This record gives sequence, C-alpha cells and structure tokens, in this order.
Amino acid sequence: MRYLLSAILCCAAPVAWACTPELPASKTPGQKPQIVEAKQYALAFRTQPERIVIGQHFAVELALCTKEGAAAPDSVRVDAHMPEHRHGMNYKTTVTRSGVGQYRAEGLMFHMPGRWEYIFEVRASGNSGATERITTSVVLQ
Ligand SMILES: [Cu+2]
Repeated sequence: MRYLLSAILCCAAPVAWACTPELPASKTPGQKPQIVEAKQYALAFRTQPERIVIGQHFAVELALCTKEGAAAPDSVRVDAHMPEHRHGMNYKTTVTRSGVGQYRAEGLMFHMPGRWEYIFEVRASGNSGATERITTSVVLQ
C-alpha cells in the first residue's frame, strides 16, 4: 500500500501542472510549432510563412494553454525587438483571436539581420488583469 501511494505521488504531480497548447495544423506541411513554457501558460507558435525573410511581413499563429491555478488568457499582444540594438520593429502588430486560446498576429517585420526577441504579453481574464510576458528569440542571418 505504501509502495503504491508513493508511486502515485511521484507521477501524478507533473501531469497536473503541465498542459499542451493546441495549434491547428499548419498550411505548410511538416512545420512544427515552437513551444515556450512560461509560469502560467504554455505557448506554441509558428510563423507564416515558415521562413522569415528580412524586410518582408509575416504572421505568427499561436496557441496558449493555461496551467493549473492560473487564469485563462483574455488577450495577447505580440511584439518583437532587438535587445542588442535597443530597437523594436517599425510596425505594430494586430492580433485576432481565432479560437479558444488561439490567436493570429499580423504585420510583423524584421528589417535587419541579427537576434530578434519575440514578446508575447498575455493578459489574464478576470479582475486581476495580470499579465505574463513570454519571450523567446531567433537569429536571422
Ligand atoms: Cu537591429
């Protein structure tokens, strides 16, 4: 009995806290989303087109799932900047909700090579209005 209980404790806890963001299949065959684990959410995103071209607009499709104990997302803002150069993009993005926990950001453009950092700012639903900033970066040659 004691043996059984410890087995349950060991393996049940991580499962309860994890979640998997559901992103619909990409229009680009074989394109895998990038997953970013944050404190309150897990984020899956991909770009469209898959290959980012310097100086050309692209879109980001993303999905969020809410970890246990956190509030569901209310809205998401998507931005990007170059931390080493201390500048952002020359365009603002517009984000539309495309499903439950699913969003599409349009109007991104990386105008020079180097390291760009995506900033996903997730505002929680409910009265708290708390936000979580999720970042991840990509290097453009
Ligand atoms: Cu720059």
